[in-house]
Amino acid sequence: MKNLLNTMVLLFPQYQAGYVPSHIPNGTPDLRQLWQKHEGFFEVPLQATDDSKPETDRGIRFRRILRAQKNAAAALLEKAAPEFVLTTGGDCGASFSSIAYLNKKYDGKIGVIWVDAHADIHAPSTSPSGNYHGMIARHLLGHPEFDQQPELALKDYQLAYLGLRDTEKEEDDFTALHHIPAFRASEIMDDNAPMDVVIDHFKRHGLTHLHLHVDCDVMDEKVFPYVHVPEPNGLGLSRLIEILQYLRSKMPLAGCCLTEYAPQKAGEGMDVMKRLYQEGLGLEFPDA
Ligand SMILES: [Mn+2]
Repeated sequence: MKNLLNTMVLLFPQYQAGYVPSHIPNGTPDLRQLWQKHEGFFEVPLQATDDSKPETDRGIRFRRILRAQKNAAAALLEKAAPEFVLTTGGDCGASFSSIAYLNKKYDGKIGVIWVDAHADIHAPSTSPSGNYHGMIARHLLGHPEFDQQPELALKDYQLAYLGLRDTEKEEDDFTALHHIPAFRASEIMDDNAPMDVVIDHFKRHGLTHLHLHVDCDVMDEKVFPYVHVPEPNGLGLSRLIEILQYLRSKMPLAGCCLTEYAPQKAGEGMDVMKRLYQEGLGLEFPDA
């Protein structure tokens, strides 16, 4: 990363927005070790939780705790005021504060690409699980069922999907109604045309920078089983790297996240994670 002073690496090992008990904490020490020497490294502290009794409030499990963690992340972002943010180490819900921050910083000119097997666009009232990691895209768009709203909500035209495999009807209906470009994994296996469609769509709406949200489960379950919601028929590692490189070549990045790394044993899958950070997202490790 070229401009260290303006670059933030936000380790946010939140797991309470997904399944508990979670394997995400098994990956946290390795990710911390990998990034902690970066000049702009920050870690969001987690709230203490009783994972055997996840409290659900108005359709969101751990609503109160997640709110506190989001506020802690937002405070770190506001204080450091970075121009580029890598958010990593947690569930998909961990990137809310970073994307909301960057959207304000870039004046509503970022295009957010959700590279994920799932659409994460449920409202609390339609979510079958109550897991916030399946709602974060809807929250970023602004929705009254969430407590806090982003200071500047994403517009429909700022969101696009690549790699979807497992979505629910309410999610498909929402993305269709709001004209959000959504491509299944099968459509991007060996064709770059969908990426061009997304980039052209963003450019037509005056967007200047990308935020790449990468959920590890966009990869096939055989390639990368170290996630909580593995899905078949996903991308291979080299194709995912190619896609991320292609997107970066078309528009500069304001930020990115790599989420849902949940190994059963520490160290599993770290070789793949490193390739995704370096080759896929173009990031340099400290001390490299
Ligand atoms: Mn996912």
